[in-house]
Amino acid sequence: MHHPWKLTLAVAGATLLGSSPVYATTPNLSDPPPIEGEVVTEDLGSHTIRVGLGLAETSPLYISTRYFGDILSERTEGRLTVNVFPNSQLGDDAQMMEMLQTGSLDMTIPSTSPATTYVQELAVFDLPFLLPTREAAIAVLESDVALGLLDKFEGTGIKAFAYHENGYRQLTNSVRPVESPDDIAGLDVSGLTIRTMENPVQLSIWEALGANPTPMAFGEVFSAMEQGVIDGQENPWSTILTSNFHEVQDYGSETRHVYTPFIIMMSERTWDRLDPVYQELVREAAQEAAAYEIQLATEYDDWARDQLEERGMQVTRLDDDQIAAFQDAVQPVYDQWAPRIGEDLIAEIQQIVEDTMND
Ligand code: TK8
Repeated sequence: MHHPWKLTLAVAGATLLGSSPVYATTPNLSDPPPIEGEVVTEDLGSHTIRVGLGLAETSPLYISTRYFGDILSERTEGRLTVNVFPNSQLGDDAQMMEMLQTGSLDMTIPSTSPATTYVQELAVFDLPFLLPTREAAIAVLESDVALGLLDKFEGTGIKAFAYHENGYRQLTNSVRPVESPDDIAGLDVSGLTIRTMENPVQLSIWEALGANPTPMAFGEVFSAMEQGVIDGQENPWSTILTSNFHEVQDYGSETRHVYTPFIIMMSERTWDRLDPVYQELVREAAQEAAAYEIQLATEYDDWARDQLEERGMQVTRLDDDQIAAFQDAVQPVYDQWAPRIGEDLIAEIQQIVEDTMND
């Protein structure tokens, strides 16, 4: 089997050669699991599936999406092929979901936060400090409760298959080190202007922390920071690194304030054009890609933070007391949103977390 993305990574690495130090573009990543399962030899039609992504070619998401394509193509003797368009080049998460509805794009893998426009309950993932460990977070992603939320896309023109990891979100900014909510609010200096995802719970979080929150599509964040329109943003270390945010952000804080996943989804129009045998393959491949992506994202996380430090970002680690100060400050977010998201749903998720922690 060939791994086309390895070529991409090699080329990306080569462009870094020059007078500046040569940094690795990815950690040592696990090879994708071997492609297994029956190969469909019957000609059930040929389709090219276009997948739009917000993130860059070095991201875990891109690498796993190439694997998704390899699975489909190997198991259909090349009749299903997948073209991946990274870097928000086809649009941002909200736009790409609309394109799925109209059928002008086949697939995308957005964050849950902008997807709450379609399934409001997905906002449970926007609640800060809900998923305290990665183990608990992944147990939640694989749970019937969370998978049940994907069924709620029914009737929207979108089919949702599985969660991928985005990861724990961390704060970066270009103004000052942040150790506490007071450093965000500024007290006698101005509060930080922080880009948030386009989602009302995210907005509440950053209001509660004393920032001037500015919702914005992901694809605009780099240039907004470069131009000084915003002071900072928050994303997992892997995204911060693979999007080169360290070029315009001197300070990072390991806040781990929220864990919002991605959802792999397809236009219902595309789905309806596929033979049921191919539909089943798409479902299986989405599952396998999700598992591989979660593994890659895990391998990336601390490595990406250390790389950011090596490249000059000042990263502030926070101890339990410091994290508790952030947690206290965002309590109003629960008071405001829990009733609307659903107390029962939140309790079910918290139960899964507890079970995982007691194991
Ligand atoms: C990429 C986005 C991104 C998300 C954000 O399309 O918007 O900050 O974390 O990864 O989904």
